Amino acid sequence: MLDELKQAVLDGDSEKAVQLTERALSEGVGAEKILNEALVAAMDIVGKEYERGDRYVPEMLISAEAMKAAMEVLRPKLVEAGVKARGKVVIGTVEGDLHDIGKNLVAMMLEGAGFEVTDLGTEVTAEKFVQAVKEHRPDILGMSALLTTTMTHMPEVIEALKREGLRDGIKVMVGGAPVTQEYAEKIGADGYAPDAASAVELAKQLVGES
Ligand code: B1M
Repeated sequence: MLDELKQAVLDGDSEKAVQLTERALSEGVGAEKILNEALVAAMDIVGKEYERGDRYVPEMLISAEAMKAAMEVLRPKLVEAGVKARGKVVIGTVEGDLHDIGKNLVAMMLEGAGFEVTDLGTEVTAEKFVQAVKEHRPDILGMSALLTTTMTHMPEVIEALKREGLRDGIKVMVGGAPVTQEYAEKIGADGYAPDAASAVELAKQLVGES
């Protein structure tokens, strides 16, 4: 059944993914087993296929949607079972920028990889990022920007974290079409990822997992 569920996520079949998750739970399969052996395993394959160029963004999105739908069924059981997330991530698109397709994909893939993700949405000001870091105490703060005119808000957020004494306790990762590794280094971020699959690998590295 877990193989079938994995396949449903790979196929992007949300309805089937939800049904199979419910059935697995009702037949006594543990939530953590379902998460790791079906959902995370599927998203791992999705990420690798994308990196190899065997999968395109829309196909990655529908798999991520199926994973998300199954996660809605699983989440309460995981909380009940006290399953620890791989790490906490707060993510958002920076001030003045309302592009969110890539950011949503990154958030979904991170969730698929077992991270607990708080998505602040779009047009997130430095003040809101700081507030969310205080509230959620994440391991990683992720910022996305799609415009050359808005990526300049990224260093402002890093400066605001420093001012509030929060910078040392957190890793900052950045991404989005105009952002580069060079820019990430220039503004003092801890990491840059060019796409959602690499964002997952980067996040694992930042929490010391690979
Ligand atoms: Co906009 N737009 N747009 N737009 N738009 C671009 C970005 C642009 C390149 C188009 C162009 O001119 N060729 C251009 C930017 C030019 C520049 O600054 N260099 C542009 C412009 C100019 C604008 C407006 C200013 C247009 C106008 O009104 N005159 C305006 C700005 C609005 C605003 O934000 N204030 C605007 C508006 C819009 C729409 C609302 C119509 C819509 C957004 C809808 C939405 O997101 N809900 C839109 C869209 C769709 C695009 C394009 C066509 C597609 C973006 C996209 O979703 N890509 C885009 C052109 C293009 O990229 N071909 C364009 C798919 C997505 C999966 O990829 O977002 O790159 P991407 O995310 C990737 C990686 O970047 C990475 O992983 C993702 C998944 O693999 N990544 C991260 C992203 N965030 C990450 C964070 C990480 C790590 C990795 O860590 C935290």
